[in-house]
Amino acid sequence: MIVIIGVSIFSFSNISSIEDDVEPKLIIEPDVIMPTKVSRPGCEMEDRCYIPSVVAVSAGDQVTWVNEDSAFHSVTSGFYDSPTELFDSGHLDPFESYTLTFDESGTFDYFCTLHPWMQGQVVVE
Ligand SMILES: [Cu+2]
Repeated sequence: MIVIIGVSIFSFSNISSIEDDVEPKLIIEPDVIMPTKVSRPGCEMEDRCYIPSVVAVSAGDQVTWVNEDSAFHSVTSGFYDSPTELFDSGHLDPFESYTLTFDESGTFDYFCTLHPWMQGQVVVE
């Protein structure tokens, strides 16, 4: 009886440690990243504030952004001087992700509320 209890506890802790190792890689599959150092101007010269700066998807598809920088960033619809209020991630912490489903076709510009030079676009076909 004691042996059986011991075995079942051991195998349970084994399974949960495997899930902990695998889980983060399965959840975050970014379509667009915010790379390091984009909190200072310059990335817009090479169109690399969001990578890729233009992403094309089909209607109904999801787009996931991941902030890979050490600073806060956002994914906010429109332009810095004219937000469209269609979507807004709020401030994303380092390595936080944001996922949106685009149901309607069109071209959706977005920017970062903290860094006006950061500009990207989602094209839904
Ligand atoms: Cu930013």
